[in-house]
Amino acid sequence: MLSSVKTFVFLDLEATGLNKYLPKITEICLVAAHISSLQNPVTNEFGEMQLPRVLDKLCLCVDPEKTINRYASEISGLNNKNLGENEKQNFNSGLIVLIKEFLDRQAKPVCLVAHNGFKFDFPLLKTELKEQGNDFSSSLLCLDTLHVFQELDTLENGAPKKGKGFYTLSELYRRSVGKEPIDSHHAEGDVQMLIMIFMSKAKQVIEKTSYSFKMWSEISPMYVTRR
Ligand code: DCM
Ligand code: MG
Repeated sequence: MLSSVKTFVFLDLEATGLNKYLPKITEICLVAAHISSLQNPVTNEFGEMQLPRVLDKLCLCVDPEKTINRYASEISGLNNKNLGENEKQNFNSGLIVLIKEFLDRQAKPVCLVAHNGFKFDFPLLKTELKEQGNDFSSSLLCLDTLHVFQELDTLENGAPKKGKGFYTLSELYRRSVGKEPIDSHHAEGDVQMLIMIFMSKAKQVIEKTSYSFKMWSEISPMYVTRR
């Protein structure tokens, strides 16, 4: 199934807090890359893998209409004050149109990719869509790179690696790119790291991982407050 995907859309959300606080989105970043670019990474004069030149990007800050937890503000740099001062809009139907049109421009089939996406980004996005009485096409696929890298280690070594933090986005980035993370917890920075990590194992991810993707229709909302 994954082998037929033509566009991978890398997704990261910043939010007011973790799942148990019924979070709202404060920032969304979607970056679309065609499979041809992901499978044939360009390198610079030092032989270092580069982000694809041809990318479509949609990054927006969002007024969550909810108090942003202190820790979430600290790591993301987004707080109720700066989002308010900058007169950011809430997660409204206009934003949903933008996202849907963005996805619709991409060569299909399209697969969303997020790190820890099954637990956090996809259910939270589903909640925000459902709050507006909306949803994405059921033909959309989604892939969680946390599961992907655990699945690849299981295939290679019989089990995923243990140890706290082994599969965090930053750690995977350090290991696969050999550099310190840049702009962690900024939605675009996290997406850029995610693309680099994905490209470093693109062939294995597409050919070998079979359990790490779902249909968008299989994703349940993180929580439901109305409708
Ligand atoms: N988050 C949090 N506490 C953490 C980790 C994350 O409240 N320990 C929230 C705030 C972030 C959002 O989750 O904006 C997304 O996390 P990340 O930046 O890792 O994508
Ligand atoms: Mg992030």
